[in-house]
Amino acid sequence: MPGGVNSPARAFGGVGGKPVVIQRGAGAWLYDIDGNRYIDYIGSWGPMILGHAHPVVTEAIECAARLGTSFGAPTVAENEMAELIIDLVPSVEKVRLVNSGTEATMSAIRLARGFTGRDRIVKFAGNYHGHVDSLLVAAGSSAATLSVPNSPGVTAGTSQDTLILRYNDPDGLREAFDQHGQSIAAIILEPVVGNMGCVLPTAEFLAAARQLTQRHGSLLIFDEVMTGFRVALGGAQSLFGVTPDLTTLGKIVGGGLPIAAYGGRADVMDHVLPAGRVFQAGTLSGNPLATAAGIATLRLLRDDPPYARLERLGARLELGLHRAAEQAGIPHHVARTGSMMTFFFNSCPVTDWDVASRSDTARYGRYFWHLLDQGVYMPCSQYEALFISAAHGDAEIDQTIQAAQAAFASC
Ligand code: KE4
Repeated sequence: MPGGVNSPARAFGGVGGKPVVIQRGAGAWLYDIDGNRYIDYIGSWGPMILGHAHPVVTEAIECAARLGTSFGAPTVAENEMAELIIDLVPSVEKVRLVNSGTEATMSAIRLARGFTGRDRIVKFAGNYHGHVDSLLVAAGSSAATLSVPNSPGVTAGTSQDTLILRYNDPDGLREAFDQHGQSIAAIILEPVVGNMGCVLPTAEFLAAARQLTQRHGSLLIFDEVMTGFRVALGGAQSLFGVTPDLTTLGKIVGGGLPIAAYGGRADVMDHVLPAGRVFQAGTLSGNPLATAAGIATLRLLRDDPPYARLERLGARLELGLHRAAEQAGIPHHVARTGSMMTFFFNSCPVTDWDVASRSDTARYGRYFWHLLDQGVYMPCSQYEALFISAAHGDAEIDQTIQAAQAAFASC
């Protein structure tokens, strides 16, 4: 396998050394093949909000598997999944299930272009939306870590219609619409960024994105693959009270199995084949095992929401890391929304990619390894968010803060 991994984010490219090989997960913990265990703050890059091997989710998958793994025909579970998403995500009136966040954003972009008849897409530096050719420019996540913002193989033709702007820059957005408004099909953005590290939006930026798209007949796409069901049950759109036209979902929606979705206004979604003419298809879309895991996960989050607990644990960890870094005299900035957070080795508040990219990534690498050696598995890149699960408790947070105190003393 190229680089020994099936996704570059796992390759430790941003921190050096070789990745640990995981054997299993249980609750807040991961166990590697050498018998070491770690408090897990990656959570599979977001999906594992309930913790690893949750018994209800595991049981749902086992039951589904006994009935067959894929039919290529409609099932009741797909309808149950669609209804749950429509009930929980304020802006979603109709939804299409796909297999990955990339497929969701790729499809949403195609739909926006098909619906508006326009070509241009606006994205923001440091925002990552999966390996969609037209969006893989000035991307975040592993593209930022491995500094391959313009990946080889992405043709000029594919990226020529993509405008890249600065996140949290409403004036820049206004200028772009003044210049190109009539040719912009959509804006796509992470409503809380996770892929340049965690960066929060300003209310003014989100308001400008919503107003300008409305005024110019463009669509607003919230990429909530990471924030959906993470920062709140209804995602960032419910937290900020901004209603996008389309929303992409992934990660948590599948409870760790490969399922994602795009959805939104019915009048837009009705353009998707076979209701409309915008083509999108997938052999395993709405797969019985994935929908079983997703339904079990969303029902648990709906019926016993962990968000107050995640907020308390997140605040404790944020304060603990901040105090430990202060004590060690380390310039830093901590950004957090609920259980999604990043500790930046950066003396400035991180509001966009220009600032984020000046973080001390070498120091982050030393911090990462000091923590890993003490049994704490942080994201293996400065440009990723950490995630706390409902299976984490005060004991894990305390152990993490103690490990960070030791790490700051020597990194
Ligand atoms: P996937 O195709 O990896 O399922 O989703 C792509 C995607 C889309 N949108 C957002 C906001 C995302 O964060 C992602 C994927 N996130 C990365 C981690 N930052 C996935 C990890 C990886 O690539 O291995």
